[in-house]
Amino acid sequence: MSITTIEIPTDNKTQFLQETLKGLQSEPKFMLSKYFYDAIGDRIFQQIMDMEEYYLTNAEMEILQNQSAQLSEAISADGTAFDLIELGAGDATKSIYLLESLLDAQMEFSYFPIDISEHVIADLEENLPKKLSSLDITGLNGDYFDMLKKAAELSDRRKVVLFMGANIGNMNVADAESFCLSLKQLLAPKDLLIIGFDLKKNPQQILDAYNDKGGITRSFNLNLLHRINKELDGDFNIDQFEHYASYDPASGACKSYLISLKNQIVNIGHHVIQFAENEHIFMEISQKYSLDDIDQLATKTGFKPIQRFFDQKQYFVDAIWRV
Ligand code: AVJ
Repeated sequence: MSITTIEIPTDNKTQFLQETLKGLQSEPKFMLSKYFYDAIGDRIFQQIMDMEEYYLTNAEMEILQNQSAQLSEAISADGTAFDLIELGAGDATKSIYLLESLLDAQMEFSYFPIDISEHVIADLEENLPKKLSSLDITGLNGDYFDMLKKAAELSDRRKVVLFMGANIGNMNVADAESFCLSLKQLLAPKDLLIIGFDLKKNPQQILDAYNDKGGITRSFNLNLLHRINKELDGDFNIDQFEHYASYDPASGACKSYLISLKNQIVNIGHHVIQFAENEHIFMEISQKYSLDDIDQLATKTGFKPIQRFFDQKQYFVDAIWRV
């Protein structure tokens, strides 16, 4: 067992400030959902995953619980040692089933969880080895592509990239295409990508998952305003912003916004931002896909779709693509 943490010395706070100002000085205004995940945001997201309306987590959990052996088989078909690189590993409660199956099958591999959240990587490195003592794990804290390159520098084995949890949904379709293209360029022939998509389904069911009765998603979005107040010396009056979620069944785009309830001025450090009454800040997209949409995304970006794994209700799919 080896445990290493690699951190990149970038000035996170400066980047947070620059990207926040850029978004709030744009027309229409936007924020970046990657900033939802501070310590409090991580905790609220856990609550989202636990809530009744948020079907995604249970659906993908079911796939991993019931079909890890088949997934492991597909990954191991090649027979050679590999690096399992997980983008946005979170607490790995789902991938742990796959890790178990791979260890059971005596596959030779190293696990590289990548996450933007420091807490997440520290937790994983502390806790995963307690559950899986023979696991070779190297946590990478930072940006997906920076850390993927880092992982490639550390080893030249074949790569299996895990990108689960419908994290690709946080990109619009055009951005998802450029993301997949860039990812493909970092991979070699025969490398694999296992990628999770939330499927298009009953529109009300989707909307309910992002507009829960308990207001957890609301506080998830509003937490970013709290975070800006704390970390960037902002003075958002949180009560004067309201969460608004929408789902468009035609495009599959589920979007969330914060709406300014009045004309108001917000200071961020010495920067001044004006809000008109009812002006919106675009906060997040959670894009939904049909099976055809998914295959098109694969072929457009140079991947070959080879296998799909569904939950019973077909709410969710984990697809295996090969370069
Ligand atoms: C972590 C991107 C998969 O879009 O469903 C959940 C984040 N936002 N509720 C999603 C989220 C509001 C989530 N992902």
